[in-house]
Amino acid sequence: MSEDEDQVLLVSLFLGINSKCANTRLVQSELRELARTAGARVADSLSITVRKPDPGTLIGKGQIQRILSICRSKKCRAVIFDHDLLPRQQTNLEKRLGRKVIDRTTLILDIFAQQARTSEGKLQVERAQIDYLLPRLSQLWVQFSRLAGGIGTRGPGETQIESDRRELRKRMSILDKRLERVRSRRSITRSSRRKKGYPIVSLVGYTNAGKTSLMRSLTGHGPPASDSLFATLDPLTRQLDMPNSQPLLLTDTVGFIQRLPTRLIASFRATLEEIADSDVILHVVDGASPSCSLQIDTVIELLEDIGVSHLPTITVYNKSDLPNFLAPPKRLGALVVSTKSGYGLKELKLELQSVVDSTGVNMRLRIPFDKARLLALIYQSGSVKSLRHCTTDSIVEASVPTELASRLGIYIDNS
Ligand SMILES: Nc1nc2c(ncn2[C@@H]2O[C@H](COP(=O)(O)OP(=O)(O)OP(=O)(O)O)[C@@H](O)[C@H]2O)c(=O)[nH]1
Ligand SMILES: [Mg+2]
Repeated sequence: MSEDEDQVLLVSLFLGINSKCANTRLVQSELRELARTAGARVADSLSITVRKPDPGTLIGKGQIQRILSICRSKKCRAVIFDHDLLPRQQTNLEKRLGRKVIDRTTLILDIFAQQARTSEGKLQVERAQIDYLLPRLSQLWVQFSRLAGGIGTRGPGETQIESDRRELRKRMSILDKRLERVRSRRSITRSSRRKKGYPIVSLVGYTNAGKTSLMRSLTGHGPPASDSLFATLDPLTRQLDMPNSQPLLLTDTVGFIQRLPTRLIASFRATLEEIADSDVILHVVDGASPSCSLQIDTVIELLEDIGVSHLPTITVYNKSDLPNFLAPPKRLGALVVSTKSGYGLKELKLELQSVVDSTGVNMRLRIPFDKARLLALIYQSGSVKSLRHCTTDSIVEASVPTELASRLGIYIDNS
């Protein structure tokens, strides 16, 4: 965000039925945190209940007036809405308020753009930004013509908008191609990791829960933790030796947030695929957050959305050193840790070992017919999910014990 826009007013919107169950304070504090991470200075915040959304502006005339008067008295240069706005709603609100209006997706995209470090991260963010921009193009042109001194109230001709649209679509298809290349490189890295036969454990959780801190505490590697949302965008994998010296691979991933823009989910598909490829999920929860249970629900929902809710999961309540930490209910069987003090980390490693041992490593193997005794071994000690015979070999999908997995690595099927 530029300097001119840094003094902002935050507006949390509660629509219809949602307004009854949403926790105003929690929603506001998360929005404040998002704005802070984006580099904005929050002058004030306000929550609004919308019973009957106005198609043109989403909120009513009286509410617009209220926002305007706060903006004037607090000298706000921009208004951030904790909701997605249609292009025309955004334009109309900007016109009425005489200020820049930022919606939830724009805000999160802005943070992602700031935090993207690797070329893959940058490609993913740019793709999501163009995807967001495309339907807004004609509205943007109308605004631009107005700002440029009323050159014409109709905005540029449809030809101009169409040609811009074409340019953006062209850029999008270049980005898609590049992302595809990154994706295939990533899948080669993944299968070469798989070849080692080590179990893969993915760290998932709400943003700021302490995933990166846990990765660092357990493995001694990884970037330093950061007190900002979405500090991690790109997955990072490190080796961790379990108490019985059996190595596993631990992958740190992008954090989740409630109402994650679907555009981002689509663009970050490759990153999320890393989670789908794991044997065990380690769900890190910020046990000291007042919105702890809401955050857990959000993560569980997203795990369901990306189709990994069947994977064995260990839930870890982090930040037990903080005074407002609330221990999880016993029935959840969750572990308690603190990456700050080191509390519970030994127990966590033991639990990881036991879950990984009982789960085994998921593998898709191509076993030559002359190695049929390996197939027998897999049947004996693993759990076979599918088996298909080809002309010279058998393709088997199975979960196999860790010690056998490392022997079978060379038979991984990449097709
Ligand atoms: N007090 C306390 N703070 C912690 C603990 N673990 C992590 N933190 C803090 O929580 C913040 C977030 O930590 P990260 O490890 O970056 O969290 P993350 O889940 O990787 O966050 P994203 O990558 O942004 O999704 C940082 O300020 C950490 O110092 C803990 O056990 N105790
Ligand atoms: Mg992180």
